[in-house]
Order: sequence, then C-alpha cells, then structure tokens
Amino acid sequence: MTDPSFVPLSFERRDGEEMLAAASAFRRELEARRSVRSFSTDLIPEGVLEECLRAAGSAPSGANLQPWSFVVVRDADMKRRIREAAEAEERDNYEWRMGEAWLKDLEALGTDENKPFLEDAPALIVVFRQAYGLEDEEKRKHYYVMESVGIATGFLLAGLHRAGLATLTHTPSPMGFLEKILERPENERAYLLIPVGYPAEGCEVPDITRKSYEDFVEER
Ligand code: IYR
Repeated sequence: MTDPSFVPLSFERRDGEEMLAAASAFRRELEARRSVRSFSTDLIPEGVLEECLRAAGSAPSGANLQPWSFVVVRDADMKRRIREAAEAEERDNYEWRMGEAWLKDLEALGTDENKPFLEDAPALIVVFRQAYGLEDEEKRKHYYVMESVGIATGFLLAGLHRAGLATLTHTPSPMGFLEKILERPENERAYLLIPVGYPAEGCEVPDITRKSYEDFVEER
C-alpha cells in the first residue's frame, strides 16, 4: 500500500461580479470557436502548440493514469501520407459505409471525401487513447479512458482557440491507419485527428445554429 500524500490546494476565491465576468468572457470566447476545413499553410509560432498540449496534459483522468498520447505532425511527407490514407477511408465512407440518414445529417456541413486541409494545415495533432498502460512490456489497466481523453482533448481545443488558432475535430474512421503511419505502440488507438493552423484567406463556415440553452440544460 502507498500512503496518500497531500499538499495545500492553490485556490483563490473571487467575488461574484468577477466570477460572472470571467464565466461570461470564457463562454463568449468558446462560442466563437468554429470548426474550420479550409486552412492557410502559414506556420504556427514556436512554442504555442507545446503550451496548449501542456494544458491538455493537465486534464483529470481515471486514477490519474493520464491514458493519452499526442503526436504533432508537421512533416509534409507524413501529412501527405495521412491525407492519402484518410481520403481512401473517406471514399468508402461516402460511397457506402455511412448510409443515407448519415449523409443527410452531413448535408449542411458540405463535406465530402476530399481532405486538402490534411496537407494545408501546418500541423496535425493526432490524439491517441491508451486502451491499457504499457511499461517495460507490463500491461496495466486504465480507467475511464474515453472520458479522460475526451476531457484532455476539450482542454486542448479550448487552449488552441484561446491562443488564436483554428482547429477541426476530424475522425476519418476507421483510423487504424494513423496507428500504422505514426508507428504507435500496441496499446494505443487513434482517438481524434486535429488539423491546426490559421483559416485560409476568405474561409467560410457552415451557416448552422446551436441548440438553445433551455434545450440542453435543466435545473431542478
Ligand atoms: N468523416 C467524414 C464524415 C463526417 C462525419 C461526421 I459525424 C461529421 O460531423 C463530419 C464529417 C468527413 O470528415 O468528411
């Protein structure tokens, strides 16, 4: 048994007015985030991605086992290989895998099997979930992996947006090709592919709306 060890929590209470202002500013900032599918090739200033990834790595996780890995792909050849493999999967998705109802639900987004953003974006962040831990060939159980990686990814997306970068949450499924191309260990499964960068000049986004507050929050 390991005895738990505790340190004082770093926490400062704010007054109500300041809290409301902070919550509201954060809300407005996140509401302004849009998924972008048309990227400029401009490079991201040094250090920015690293800061955002550090924020992601601070997320809470099951038993604090932090069951995630993030791979940053900037290499043009690697991006091209990822694009080719993703488009091959997407061709099948759009041709027969997704089905009529799914295609109908996607109509408003105007997506298709072509994914030029996988080469245009200066960086692709590939998020992997670790189905189990693997150290020195020893397997270790991981807990609430989907939840943990989802929270870390949320931190990451919020941080990238806060830093002034555009992102897309992309899942060219099945995503097994990412595990192969990026030579991931056997315990890792691709979770999400995030192109990151600046929107292309004149970038447009779908004219879609969000649910109203009452439609997704209930107070009792
Ligand atoms: N992966 C495909 C299809 C797609 C699926 C969902 I769910 C989306 O929200 C958007 C697209 C593609 O990327 O085109």
